[in-house]
Amino acid sequence: DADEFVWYYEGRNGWWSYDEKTSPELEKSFKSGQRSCTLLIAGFLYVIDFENMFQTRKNEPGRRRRIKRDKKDVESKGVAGIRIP
Ligand code: V3L
Repeated sequence: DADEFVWYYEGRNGWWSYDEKTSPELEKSFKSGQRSCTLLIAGFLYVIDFENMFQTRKNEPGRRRRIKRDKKDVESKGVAGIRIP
């Protein structure tokens, strides 16, 4: 599993992992060659743009956060807003 890839979104000075349901969905969409996908995350629709590698809330002016695809064991702040102690 050391070569397994997961997905991260930008927080303040660091990256958060997407939750364990969303990350595999992103990987599947990405591998199938989609340019973007729309997913329900924490009760809101988000557009994930694989060409420009950012996410933003659909239909609402929220923050545009960078995203990255990286190894599972790289440093992160935690998972979907839950901090790693
Ligand atoms: N998964 C979970 N929550 C998210 C996601 C996501 N992919 N995208 C946005 N939110 P916006 P620090 C983040 C949350 O982009 O201290 C973190 O998960 C987002 O939560 O305008 O800045 C932390 O919980 C924010 O609360 O749509 O690193 C929190 O920020 C809200 O949706 C603080 O993290 C609006 O974000």
